[in-house]
Amino acid sequence: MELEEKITRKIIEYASRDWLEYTNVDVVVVGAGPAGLTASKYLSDRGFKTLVLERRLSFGGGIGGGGMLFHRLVVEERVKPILEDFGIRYVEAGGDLLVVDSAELMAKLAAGAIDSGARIIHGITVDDVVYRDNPHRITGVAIQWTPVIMSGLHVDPLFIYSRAVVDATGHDAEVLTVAARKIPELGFMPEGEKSAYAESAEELVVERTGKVVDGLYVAGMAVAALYGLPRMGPVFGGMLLSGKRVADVISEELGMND
Ligand code: 48H
Repeated sequence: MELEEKITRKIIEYASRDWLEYTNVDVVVVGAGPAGLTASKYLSDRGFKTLVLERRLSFGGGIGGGGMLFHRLVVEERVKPILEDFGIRYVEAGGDLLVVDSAELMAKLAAGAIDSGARIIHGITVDDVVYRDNPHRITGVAIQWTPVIMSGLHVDPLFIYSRAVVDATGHDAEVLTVAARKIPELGFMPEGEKSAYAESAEELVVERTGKVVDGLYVAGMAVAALYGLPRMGPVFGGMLLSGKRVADVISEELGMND
């Protein structure tokens, strides 16, 4: 067999094996931004089979843009334990604030999630949910290759079953938005985030993180979009704490506490 054919066969064989292993998981995390990656590490640490689906071919969501493209981000002092769990270096900058490097934050959040056992697959867009009624619950997601969506081709999706879906898609809360629009019986509708009020936003985004309906959870900026909370700009402590909190909530609900 020529090398070209061997390369092709190995890639298809091993990627297909992964997909077959991940058609039914404990948790699907939608979005590999700061909230999704943090959640994935802590879920995996507790033994949940965790699949992260990311639309882009990169990690980190909004981290890479730093603050208006300045490659540094700010987090609050209370987030230190999370930074330390991931081995992310920080500078004590005074005023209870730590400054981190955006490239390091992206890389190490992703490495931490992967090293804990989360499977991250890029280039996949979640464009719908799977649901059941009596009682209403979300039981998985519909997935599509991102380039198919970008091209506008009509291609039907495939499905992943899960005990929990986490919407960590950021400002647009895409999973919640499609679920609310298509299944009004679920009884919620994202309100859209409000203008900047950083201190309040940082508290509220963590406080409101958690379950939306059975099987569907929310973390990160999607929490602000769901509940009409203010934005906070490039302070990322709330995103990391929200990711950790959703992992705690899911562990309590689905019964794997450490
Ligand atoms: C697959 C998807 C889909 C989809 C989106 O935007 P993110 O970084 O989200 P968070 O909540 O982890 O962090 C928010 C933070 O980056 C931010 O924007 C802040 C703090 N803003 C404050 C302010 O005032 O502006 O990451 C979401 C990820 C991205 O990588 C998307 O590509 C991905 O989710 N994604 N992946 N299917 N339908 N939608």
